[in-house]
Amino acid sequence: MSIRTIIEPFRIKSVEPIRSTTREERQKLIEAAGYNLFLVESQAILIDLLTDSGTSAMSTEQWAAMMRGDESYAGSPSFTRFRDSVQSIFGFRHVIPTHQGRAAERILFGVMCRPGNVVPNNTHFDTTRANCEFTGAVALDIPIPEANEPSRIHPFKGNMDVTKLAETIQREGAVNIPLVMLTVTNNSGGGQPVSIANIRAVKEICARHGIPLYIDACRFAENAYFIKLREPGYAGKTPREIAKEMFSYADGCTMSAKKDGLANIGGFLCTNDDKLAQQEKDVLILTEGFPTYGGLAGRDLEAIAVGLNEALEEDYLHYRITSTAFLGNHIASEGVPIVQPPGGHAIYLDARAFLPHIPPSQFPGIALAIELYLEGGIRSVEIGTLMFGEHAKMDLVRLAIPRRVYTQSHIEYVVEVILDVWRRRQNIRGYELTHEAKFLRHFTAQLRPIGS
Ligand code: P70
Repeated sequence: MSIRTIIEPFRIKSVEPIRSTTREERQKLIEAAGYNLFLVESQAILIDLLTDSGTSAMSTEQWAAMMRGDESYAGSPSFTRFRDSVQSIFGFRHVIPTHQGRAAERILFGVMCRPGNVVPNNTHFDTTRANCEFTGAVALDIPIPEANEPSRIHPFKGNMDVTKLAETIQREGAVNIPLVMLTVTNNSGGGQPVSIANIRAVKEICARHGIPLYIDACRFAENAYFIKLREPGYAGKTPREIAKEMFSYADGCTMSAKKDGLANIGGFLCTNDDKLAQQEKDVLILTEGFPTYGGLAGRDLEAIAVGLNEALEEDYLHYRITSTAFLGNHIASEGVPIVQPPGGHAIYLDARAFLPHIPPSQFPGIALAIELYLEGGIRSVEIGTLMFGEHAKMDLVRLAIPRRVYTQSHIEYVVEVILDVWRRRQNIRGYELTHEAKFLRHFTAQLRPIGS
């Protein structure tokens, strides 16, 4: 007999209590926060699915490594261990530590981009877009067309549209494209993976025109595991072998170690280009720190060195992807509209399809996120009209799963809460703004329910 139950591949050594509140308490708290979940204190949240970034539980090996952290300003052995760990997976010549992903982006774009340049990506993440545009360059999103249809199933919905890439190079001229980026997995597009075939095709086009290819590597291990599960010829390879192949086609990468680095802070920038690396290190010294710590403590470098390897362990990835898919498939089988297929780090609810009676101008994503909080103390994040304004193509609610933090019963609880809200969706009302900032308004916006 074979046992089919998939269990968390860890046991718990240190516990962190989470607090239940009553619906009345939550009603008061959300009202006091101006109906903005970013403004609710985390102690009043039962299950926090706001982000999978920096929220992982560290392992005993990571904590042990942290005690070995050497805090020397220059030449710390913690840096050597960090660099060796990164190089053994990513394979790039230069490894530059940064305090998180966006610092790596700022340095990369700052050194490579000029006003008027164009940077194609499958989909730029917000900070990537902002750092690219800050240099005066244009951040161009060219995912495959399937990426914009939430219910459409495709094994590699994170792929870049290579025809559009070729057209863009033709139109703009290769000299105006300082780099091409691929985000793995594609966060803004639903946590969807990019295939090896696509990475190779993008690289071929880039190489033909002498354009370097960089990978936004935040969720590289989850992407590697999707390749193992879905791409012909990869079932027998380890996630580490697949990750190595993914990066072998790239000239460098940016990384937020707060995701698949299983660390609470940190990031890095890699490149094979000696001249660029020198320029990047010069900027690093100016704004982040000396190149052997880059704004991180020695103990942070140690935690990342270990975390990157743990993120590639197969039983961990199996549990991770299965647990996220369990949440998505369970609610979808009851009719709840989600971005299909389930992503690696998160499930995205399609709020326009969930609440068709609430027009985008009345923030259906916000209405749904608030309802999940009121019903079960769950915090999610709206990715839609409040975040992107009228240009939002979709109104989504993202339920991002922190790594190794919640158990199967927590996930079952989330399923139950979503289904409860789904059953009484007709009674949910829209929202209107009472205060908004000029940019990045979702962080500080104040709202109220329409008709209150
Ligand atoms: C998330 C966080 C960060 C990120 C990313 C990709 C593909 C770069 C970065 C920047 C941000 C977030 C969003 C909503 C609420 C809280 C936090 N993504 N590239 O959750 O990395 O944060 O280290 O500077 O996803 O998706 P960093």
